[in-house]
Amino acid sequence: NRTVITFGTFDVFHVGHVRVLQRAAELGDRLVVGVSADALNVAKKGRAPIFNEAERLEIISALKVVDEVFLEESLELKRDYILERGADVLVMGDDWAGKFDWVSDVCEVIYLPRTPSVSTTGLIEHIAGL
Ligand code: C2G
Repeated sequence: NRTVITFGTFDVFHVGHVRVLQRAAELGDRLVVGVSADALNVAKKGRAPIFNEAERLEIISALKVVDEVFLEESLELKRDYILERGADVLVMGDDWAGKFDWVSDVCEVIYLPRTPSVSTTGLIEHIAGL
């Protein structure tokens, strides 16, 4: 029984998000998703997400490929989250390539290619310009 864990903000949920979650789920038997807290986004990106953490948790937990969700409060806690959830593999999109290799002592780390031409920032800019 192989548990896969992944992390993300998943703000303004789009096809790039669903594809990375589907591909992550295929790498194991059970998919756990850490959804970034609003405060983590403010610290990381300098702005609050469009959808708040309760809404984003609700969206991710409704997906059939997702077995469990929790709130990711800090990037530095990644190893603790992996150990607490018993994850065997960490999956991230390749915009994070190399960034989480420091947890490879506790689990396998896999970076998947991102879906081209779609991003939350691009969607926000598109909508703002309509
Ligand atoms: N993603 C993708 N293709 C896109 C856009 C996003 O595969 N076109 C993937 C990202 O690579 C990531 C996941 O979707 O694996 C979530 O992306 P974001 O919401 O942008 O996540 P981020 O804010 O980078 O948070 O601990 C890590 C952070 O919480 C990751």
